[in-house]
Amino acid sequence: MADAAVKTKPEAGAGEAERELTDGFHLVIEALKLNGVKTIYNVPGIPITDLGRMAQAEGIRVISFRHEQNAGYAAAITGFLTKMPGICLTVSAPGFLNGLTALAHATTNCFPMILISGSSEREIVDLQQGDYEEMDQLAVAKPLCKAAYRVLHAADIGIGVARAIRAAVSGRPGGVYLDLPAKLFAQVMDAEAGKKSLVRVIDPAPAQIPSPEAVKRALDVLKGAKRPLIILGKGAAYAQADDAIRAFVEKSGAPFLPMSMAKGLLPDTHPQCAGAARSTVLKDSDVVMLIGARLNWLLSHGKGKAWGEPYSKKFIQIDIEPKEMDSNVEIAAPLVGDIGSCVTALLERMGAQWPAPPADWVNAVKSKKDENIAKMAPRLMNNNSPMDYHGALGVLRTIIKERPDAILVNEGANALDLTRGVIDMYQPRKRLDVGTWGVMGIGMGYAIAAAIETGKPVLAIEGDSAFGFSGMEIETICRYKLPVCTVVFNNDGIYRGTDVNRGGGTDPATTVFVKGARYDKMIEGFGGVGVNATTPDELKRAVNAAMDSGKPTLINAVIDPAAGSESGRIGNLNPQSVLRKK
Ligand code: OXT
Ligand code: ADP
Ligand code: MG
Repeated sequence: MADAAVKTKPEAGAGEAERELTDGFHLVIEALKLNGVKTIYNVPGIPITDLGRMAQAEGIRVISFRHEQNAGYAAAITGFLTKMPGICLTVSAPGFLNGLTALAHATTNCFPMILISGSSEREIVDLQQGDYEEMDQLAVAKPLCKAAYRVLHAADIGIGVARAIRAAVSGRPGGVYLDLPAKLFAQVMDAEAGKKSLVRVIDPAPAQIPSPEAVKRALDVLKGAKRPLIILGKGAAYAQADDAIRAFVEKSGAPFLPMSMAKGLLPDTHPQCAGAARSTVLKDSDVVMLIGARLNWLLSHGKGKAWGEPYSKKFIQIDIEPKEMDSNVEIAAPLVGDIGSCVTALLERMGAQWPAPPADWVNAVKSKKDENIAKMAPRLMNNNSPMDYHGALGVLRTIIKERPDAILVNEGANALDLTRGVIDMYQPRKRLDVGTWGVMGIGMGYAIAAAIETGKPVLAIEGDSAFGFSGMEIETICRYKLPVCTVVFNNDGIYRGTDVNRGGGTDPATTVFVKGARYDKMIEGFGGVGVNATTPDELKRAVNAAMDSGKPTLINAVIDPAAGSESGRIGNLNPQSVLRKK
């Protein structure tokens, strides 16, 4: 606090002139620093321009984006990567709304994040008298995040920031909104009193220990399994209990299925990994243990054909959120607690010997997996031009194998689903993608935060549509000289580039883009490296060069416009009109 105490002396009375003062700007910055915040992702403007400048002057890294949504996604993924809330700072009304999508996304994905937004004057907003960027932001944010707070007095800034941090990271993590009206920043108070008002959050995410009965129940159910399956979700990756999870999975001997962002928690090449036998293990397992994964749409809600109904299954679920239990099907053994504590408790109780799952189950999974891997292998080796997804991904798969600590960011439809299947991951929290909402637009925000928070090189594999949602941040990547290599899978459109206007008019079809677009030219305008790659060989050379040099690079990977399928692997979710004629 001493560093940032404002030396300004008020003009007023003689006694006053001796006092050292601080103000809202400094208190916000010091409250964040006191709690370990090192980076703020923002778009400057009234009333927070000076907050960003002063935070930078006080040693916080302040990354300025071109659009708040991307700054928000950067903050959201920072939460996932670090277990500390990522901070996004926006201007009032429109800037706030731009950041709000990312806050809702963080909440949906259980990532800790704080959206701090400047806001207009309460007195004018509440009487709806038309203030500059007028909006009742607190009311708008409330239904879309885990908690929302407003601070009106400088003396409450410390408490406000502390509450936001604790709300974001404790229990099930999520997004928190912190509303700071413009007037607050210039409020002054005695520096000593200001210093005392700050709060260092002690033990922000306390361990949640499962009950011994629940641990025993879970192990009893698991022991009774003839065909056990463990599903690892992004909650397990978030928990940073990597060694305990690996020890537990290996001791159980059960096949494990990683959800998309849990890939690499144990390597995809691990003998127990059943990622390449997904349908088989979902359908034929008899006991399923969920570790930090919800039975939502991505797991067909735990029922139906994909799960082999009418055969019954028993579920064990580890989750920090008690309300998650029985959300879709009955959970035979709920284990409520944090994943580190739960898995450690399970390991302790399993004893030295744990019976291996029946060999016929392990062998059945292995043969399905071998069959699928063998089927895919030749497709990955083609050198077609224009490329298809498999030819392009074949070389990128090798690049990640050779650089297992690189971060892979991925979005699109075909560009997402095929990358997920083809590219093996080897380390935890290296695969970052569209998450629970399947949202397009996370790409460049995630890539920027991944580079900044981890210091590792980033490979972003982007559908051409997906890239468009955050493409302007290529300038941000160049400005901060980040080691991000973006590969745009350019198939001229959403899913495919071959669709036609079914009304026969001159407008293009709704899902296609400019044919033969050159996304690589965009980055050249900002001083980065642009490459047009038309074959897997060219793609391989360009990506390797980018990963070696660490220079911001954008590769336009020319993909056959007819190679993709509608909505990638989730075409079944498209409603069909029985009346459609064309
Ligand atoms: O077991 P079986 O035999 O079934 O086989 C499975 C695995 O066992 C096997 N497998 C393997 N085989 C061999 N080797 C290996 N290593 C291996 N690994 C796996 O492969 C199969 C499939 O395995 P998978 O993938 O694990 O399983 P499956 O069945 O696919 O899993 C089901 C799901 C649901 C878990 C999975 O599919 C999944 O996670 N899906 C996520 C899908 C998703 O979120 N999609 C994004 C949204 S789509 C759509 O909404 C889009 N929009 C609209 C829009 C959005 N989203 N957001 C906003 C803000 N606005 C609009 C848009 C605009 S996508 C989109 C743009 C698309 O165009 P682009 O140009 O960007 O992209 P392109 O399509 O490339 O053109
Ligand atoms: P996926 O999409 O990978 O299946 P989900 O986002 O659906 O994963 O599920 C993640 C789950 O993990 C959420 O239900 C969340 O409550 C839980 N979770 C997050 N962090 C922890 C933790 N530290 N301990 C226990 N559960 C956690
Ligand atoms: Mg496309």
